[in-house]
Amino acid sequence: MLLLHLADVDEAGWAKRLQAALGSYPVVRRGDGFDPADIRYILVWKPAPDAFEGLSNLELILSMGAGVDALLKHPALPPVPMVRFVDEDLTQRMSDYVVAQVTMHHRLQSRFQADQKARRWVQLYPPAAAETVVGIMGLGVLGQDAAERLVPLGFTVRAWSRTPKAIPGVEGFVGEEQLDAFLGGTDILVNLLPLTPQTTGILNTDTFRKLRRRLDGGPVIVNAARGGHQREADIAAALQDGTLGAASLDVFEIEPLPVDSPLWDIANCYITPHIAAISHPDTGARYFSQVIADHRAGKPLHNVVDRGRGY
Ligand code: NDP
Ligand code: OXD
Repeated sequence: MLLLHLADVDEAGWAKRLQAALGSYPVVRRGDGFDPADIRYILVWKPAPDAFEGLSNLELILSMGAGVDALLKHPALPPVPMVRFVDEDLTQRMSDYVVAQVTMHHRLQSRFQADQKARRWVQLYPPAAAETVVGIMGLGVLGQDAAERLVPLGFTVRAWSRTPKAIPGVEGFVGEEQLDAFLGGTDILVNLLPLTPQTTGILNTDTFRKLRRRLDGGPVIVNAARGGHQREADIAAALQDGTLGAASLDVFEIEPLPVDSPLWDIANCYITPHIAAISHPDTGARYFSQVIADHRAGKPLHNVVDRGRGY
């Protein structure tokens, strides 16, 4: 039996689609009458503290999110394998967001927006795409796709990961020892890292000061990963004193972003409410029903979270 424990999303819609995909295999939701001992699989998003109570025969945890940082901090997480969402549709949506933000900043949108507000006509020409270096932090499923979409657009792309990667047209940097070199040649910094103890707070003043100052207005950050990666007080200060030229933020230290956050009022801070890439229930139902079918057939699991690594 599969139990759904999905907060802040259309759980009923997910249940309907999963039931259709799984045929006669039973799908239940919180509040339905069922024996917790019958649950073999649980699909979770923002699980409550008691989410796993009584699930004595649980075999697999399915994460509706690609990111599992919050799930890994659950105080009563059962010691069974965890499979996270990896999906072409989600990846495409994330790359759409990254390409949109990078292109907007490369074309100096903040500058022309300010000029328009001031009714000022100044013909400043944006650099050629190849002159703009986009640095992607995290070269996993999402970082790799974003890199592969930016390269054909003509951008100079570099990326930073924990272990070496070879992607045609992308200059790779690895580990702590190469972080400064990576930052030092980057105009637009895109964060697609998982949130782990090593990556928490990585978007801070010290990082911003290491970025290359070639783009008109200053370097730019784009954070579509997790709010825990960023120090929002540092971002607000950096946008105001010119250390950063602009920031596109989809995620925040506290979500929803509190109404009194100074970020709301900063013209060159581009805020979206954690919508860069949703887990769509149609593709999600296909993916997770396949995971369950494979697991029941004794086939190997893919996209299993490495608890030691934290992602
Ligand atoms: P992956 O696990 O596929 O990739 C993670 C990448 O980060 C890998 O390249 C990994 O290196 C690298 N990495 C991890 N730790 C470090 C470190 N300490 N130093 C350098 N590199 C490191 O994740 P995804 O690409 O699938 O997703 C990334 C994140 O995006 C998710 O964790 C989630 O938080 C966020 N996300 C946000 C969404 C939104 O709507 N805003 C939607 C979906 C995801 P290596 O390859 O060497 O292991
Ligand atoms: C995810 C997210 O991790 O939506 O999938 O943030």
